[in-house]
Amino acid sequence: MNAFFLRLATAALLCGLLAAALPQSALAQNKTVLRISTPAVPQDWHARMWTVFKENLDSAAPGEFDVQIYLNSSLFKQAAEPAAMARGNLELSTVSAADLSRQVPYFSVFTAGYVLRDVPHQQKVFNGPIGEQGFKQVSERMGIKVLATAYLGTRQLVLREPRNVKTPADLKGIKLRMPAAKEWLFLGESLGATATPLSFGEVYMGLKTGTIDAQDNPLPTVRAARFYEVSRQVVLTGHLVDALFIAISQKTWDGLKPAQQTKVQQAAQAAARYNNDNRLQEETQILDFLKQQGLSINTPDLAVFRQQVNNSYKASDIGKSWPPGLLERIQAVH
Ligand code: KDO
Repeated sequence: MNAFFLRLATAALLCGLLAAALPQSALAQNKTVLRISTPAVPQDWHARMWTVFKENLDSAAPGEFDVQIYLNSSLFKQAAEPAAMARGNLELSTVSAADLSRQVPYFSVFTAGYVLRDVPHQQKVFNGPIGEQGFKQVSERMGIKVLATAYLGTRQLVLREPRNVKTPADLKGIKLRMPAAKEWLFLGESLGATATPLSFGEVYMGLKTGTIDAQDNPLPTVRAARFYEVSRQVVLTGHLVDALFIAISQKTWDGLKPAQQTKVQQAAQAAARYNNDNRLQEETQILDFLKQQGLSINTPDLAVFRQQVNNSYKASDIGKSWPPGLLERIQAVH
């Protein structure tokens, strides 16, 4: 080997050694970082679905993405995520219909009680033309793109002290914690309670200390966040078949190659499927678990609840802001 080739070989060897010695973070710099922020607690399905997203993407596009998952609102506060994604400060999150309805009033109807009948209805609505039309407005107006619809669960009331609840009148004076947005608070009031805003992370202490009398959430979340430890009764109002939309910053999305966009979308859909299947399965068994924990289960008169909630929305500014005919189009989906 002449001197030139010897120098070349030595340089190549040194490069190899250097690369091997580089810290993981320096190598990761070539990857597209996707940070996910969510208020979800680790045991909840919509927290665990992000691991499915990460695994799916890592196997579809090895070495291209660095997916980082931040649970318990450890990166952004609850409901601050859409603005952070719009600015390009956050790559992915889940958003609620209430989060979307501020800028896209079309979504306000999905914050109302007893509009979506059940999970198949919810999935048909959001995966069909009604969802498509809404998500288009979201990308145009909010700087975020919806990738998939996850089922958060059917929201029920959970009380820290037992009470016989048959109709909304029986909730009079109950301080019902709701997420801090006018759409959520209206929903709480329409159920007959006194709605009190509080972020998700403060609910456990609120129930424990008695600053609130009740909260509403899907029952798998009541288990995952251990709210059952500080509650004594479930009231099966089933008032909201709740959705979470898996969303990505439009800036991040536009920076991806078409093949990467497809893989990210597929990973989000796989994550939503994982969440939906597991949550539905858990909802079929959860009452047994809650009974074992000492909670009583109360079945109210749903026809009366539905009637009062529907009437409240009809008479409200919220109900009047819905695009004409949208509610009827949703109801016509079977
Ligand atoms: C809640 O604060 O009650 C809520 O269920 C609202 C949802 O939109 C969503 O933010 C959820 O919390 C969190 O993901 C925690 O489970």
